[in-house]
Amino acid sequence: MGQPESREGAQVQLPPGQRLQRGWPVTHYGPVPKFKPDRWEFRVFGATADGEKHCWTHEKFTALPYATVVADLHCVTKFSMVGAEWGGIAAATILDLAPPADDVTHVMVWAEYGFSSNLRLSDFASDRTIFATHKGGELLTAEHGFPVRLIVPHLYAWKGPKWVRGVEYMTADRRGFWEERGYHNVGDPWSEQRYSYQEEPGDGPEF
Ligand SMILES: Nc1nc2c(c(=O)[nH]1)N[C@H]1C(S)=C(S)[C@@H](COP(=O)(O)O)O[C@H]1N2
Ligand SMILES: [Mo]
Repeated sequence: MGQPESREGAQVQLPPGQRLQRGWPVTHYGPVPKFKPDRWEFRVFGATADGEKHCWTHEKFTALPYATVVADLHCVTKFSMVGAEWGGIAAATILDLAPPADDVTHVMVWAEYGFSSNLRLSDFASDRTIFATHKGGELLTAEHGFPVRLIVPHLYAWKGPKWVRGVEYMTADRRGFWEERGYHNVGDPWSEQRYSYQEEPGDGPEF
């Protein structure tokens, strides 16, 4: 009793207020974009170290070194999916190939239809943050973010946009899509940073 168990029977530690979800629901705002390989590019822009924009075609992006991370997904609506193996390109790889300028403090991760989420550079630079192309060794499905979604294991799942198209390096913080709509600017599930009214001074920019 007490902690829920994963399918393998191992004890699973969930953040406070979360419950285990069997299966994998689809949760997002708006329609599922259609992938157009010839028009798709992954852009790193804003305050880059060299002042240039860095772009990858789908072919070039998916040819970058492949990494895997086992991580849970915590939706702020209180369900968690545990033990997924995500495969793709580590955020650290992108930071190496397209370094930010010295004064970058935050990033905005941009997705199709203008969806966005802001992260502290330190959260983005975590060695477990990954631009996932695969889950459990299989390509992501369209509903779950194909061709690329971000996974930030230590934050609520809205901090990981599906259908990612790029990263903007920022020298000051700015709120993303859900962060402008009442969700916490940082989003740590272990301290239940769900809503913006819970923010302490320093957690986020003024509205
Ligand atoms: N582009 C985009 N990505 C998004 C969202 C969204 O609304 N748009 N919602 C987030 C939320 S709230 C959650 S819980 C996860 C859900 O991922 P899933 O549908 O693969 O379970 O996607 C996140 N990524
Ligand atoms: Mo969510």
